[in-house]
Amino acid sequence: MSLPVTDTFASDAKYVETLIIGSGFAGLGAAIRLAQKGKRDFLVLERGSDVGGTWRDNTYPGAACDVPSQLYSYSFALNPEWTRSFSTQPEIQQYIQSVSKKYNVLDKHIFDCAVHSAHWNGETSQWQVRTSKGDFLAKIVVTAVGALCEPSLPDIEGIDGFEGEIFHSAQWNHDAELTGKRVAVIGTGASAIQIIPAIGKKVEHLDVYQRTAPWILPRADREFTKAEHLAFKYLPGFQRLCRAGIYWMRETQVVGLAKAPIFMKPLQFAAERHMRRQIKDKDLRRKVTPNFQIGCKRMLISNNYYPTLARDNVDLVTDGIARVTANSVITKDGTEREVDAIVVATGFHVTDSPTYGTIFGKDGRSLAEVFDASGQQGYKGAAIANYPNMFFLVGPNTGLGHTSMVFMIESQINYLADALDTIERHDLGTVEVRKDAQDSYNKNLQEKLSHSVWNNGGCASWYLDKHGNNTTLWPGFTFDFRRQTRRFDLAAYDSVATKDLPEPAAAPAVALVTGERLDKDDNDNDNDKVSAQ
Ligand code: N01
Repeated sequence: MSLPVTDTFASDAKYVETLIIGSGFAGLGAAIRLAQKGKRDFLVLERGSDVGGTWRDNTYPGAACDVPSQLYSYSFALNPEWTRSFSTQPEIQQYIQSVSKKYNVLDKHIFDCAVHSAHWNGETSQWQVRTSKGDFLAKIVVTAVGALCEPSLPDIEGIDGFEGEIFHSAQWNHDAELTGKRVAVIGTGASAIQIIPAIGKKVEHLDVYQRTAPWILPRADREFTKAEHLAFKYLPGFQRLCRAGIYWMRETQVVGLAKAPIFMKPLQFAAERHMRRQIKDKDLRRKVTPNFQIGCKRMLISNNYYPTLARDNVDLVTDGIARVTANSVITKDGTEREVDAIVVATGFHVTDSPTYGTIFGKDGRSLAEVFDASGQQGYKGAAIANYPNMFFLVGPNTGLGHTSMVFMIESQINYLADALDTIERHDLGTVEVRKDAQDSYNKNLQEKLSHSVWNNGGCASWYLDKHGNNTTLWPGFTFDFRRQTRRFDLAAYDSVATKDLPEPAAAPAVALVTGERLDKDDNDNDNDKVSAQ
């Protein structure tokens, strides 16, 4: 079944061969690879006004990466300038911006361009993409919107009527002054445990609302020395060696996380010792002791979270929130705590992202409907049956609990690049992953995950979807994923040669944007100039 195409859409849509949605690490990396391969006919649509994705958006105090800097960067753009072993958000954002300039891809971006919907048109074998900056037609769409882009707000009675400052961690209101104020933080996940120490000293009082205590390990964070900086810059191979060391050390965690959770014990001991050392008060220690096996939820790292909880002006509240009033939070035991501001650090819509409701495949169903019926399943995290000519970066089961997502993203970009080459080499009009290939891939994946700590560690987490399947994480070594995605495996796909595509009933009027405006910029190195259309 193909979808009806509105006249307006057909008449003023602009055609581009490859449309990338999102310009975080994934979308930007894909754009750079396409440019390096000499492809010119592509555009990146980005709803924000800059590159960076989650690193552009998460500007909360204390925001930093919990993967070492040397590994948290593109392999083709190592950064000898990292100032410390775990980079802060401003430094990472600056890195991403500098890479986008260095690799000359900003002229392929359309910023402040929110994608409203993408429909597959079976008649024209094209994607119809409706955006805040007009309509586009594309042969291929690459969605690189990321898993952590849609803030999840808690469904708490009365929260909409709160009259003080209230904002999500990913939408920090820098105009809201928290100094000397009574503040509540809801949540104790990766974002919250960075925010709490960053604001704990300056607020008058802080209530931390914890639903589930997380496991926290020490953070081996320090500034790099001058000698290290010189070595990163001038000693050939030194930075790569450091990166490789970090990579392999982190891969050892896969054994405990994905294969035999018993091997997580040493890490759990380390986390328990960290807790004992930093929290002397037995009652507080009892409250922060997790009731599940380490690794089941994301392992957090912090040296200043526990000491902040132990401060006199900070209370850890574990009674559960009953409701919020205009100026207070009331817990289930009836206690009312007045606050001036609430920071909502309750994570993101991962397995139920609203973006899924905007992508409509060959049978007219949205991704949300497909996922709702059968869970979030894909093939190598890169393709989904019923969605021809659509590739996903950071798609189903590509997340990690132990190392750098940038490594996975680069693996997916390898696969994408080879797919585009294959399509070009064989002059294919459409490629669509076969449902049977996808099903057997997922069967294998779920079998592997059934041994993991994520499935058996006794916790509820956003790694699992509503069907109880782990549809977010990769269940093995990341080098295995790299191997599996090295080449595009056309045999797993149904494909139709361009010459065999059905003739569209009425060819839509199409304006070729990339041929005109973007080629004009070919010799223009002023990358700060962002061409729109
Ligand atoms: O979100 P989360 P996050 N009432 O989902 C609680 C990445 N990240 O923004 O555990 C009360 O982890 C929820 O409680 P529970 C990283 O991948 C990376 O912190 O569900 N509480 C939990 O405590 C991470 O995994 C870095 O019981 C409610 C918290 O809110 C991902 O982002 C840094 C609630 C949500 O934790 C998300 O992290 C920061 C409710 N109704 C983040 N609903 C790096 O360093 C939820 N909670 C790379």
